[in-house]
Amino acid sequence: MTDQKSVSNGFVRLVDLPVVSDPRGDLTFVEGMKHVPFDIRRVYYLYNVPVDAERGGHAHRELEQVVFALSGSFRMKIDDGETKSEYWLRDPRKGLYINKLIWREMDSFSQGAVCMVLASRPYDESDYYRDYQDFVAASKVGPL
Ligand code: T46
Repeated sequence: MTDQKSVSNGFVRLVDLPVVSDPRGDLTFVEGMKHVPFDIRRVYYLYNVPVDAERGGHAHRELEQVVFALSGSFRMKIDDGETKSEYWLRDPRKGLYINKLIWREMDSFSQGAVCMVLASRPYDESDYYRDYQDFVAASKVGPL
């Protein structure tokens, strides 16, 4: 794991996955509770994303995720309610772990980019903060 960055109500950090390379190509694998710090309960992926699209724009009450660029690249803007940072994802061996109570926005998708996300929980709309001010308030006191 590299580039760890502590933030007030959680954290984000880059996660390095193993790679097995031979003349046939590269193979990367990921196991829950070993390479990512949770049991993987859901996998989803974004593709056919227009290069000028913006995704995200929310935070989660409880969900933890690791985000990968399986192909191409995109930018993730991270905000803990006090401090903002950004990460460019472009290496399928390197994911961005995002704890709960972190606002994220995604943009600058390259043509044909594929984003895969490993998630700690099933989809639940009630887990989302989609209003930024609600998120900031929650980030100061914990989930509302
Ligand atoms: C995140 C970024 C990286 C589902 O029905 N099931 C799912 O598992 C997901 C993720 C979404 N949906 C539905 C909910 C919405 O009606 O798909 C629609 C689009 O979801 P959303 O606007 O949340 O998609 P993104 O790309 O803005 O955000 C997603 C994740 O929601 C989010 O947790 O971190 O990808």
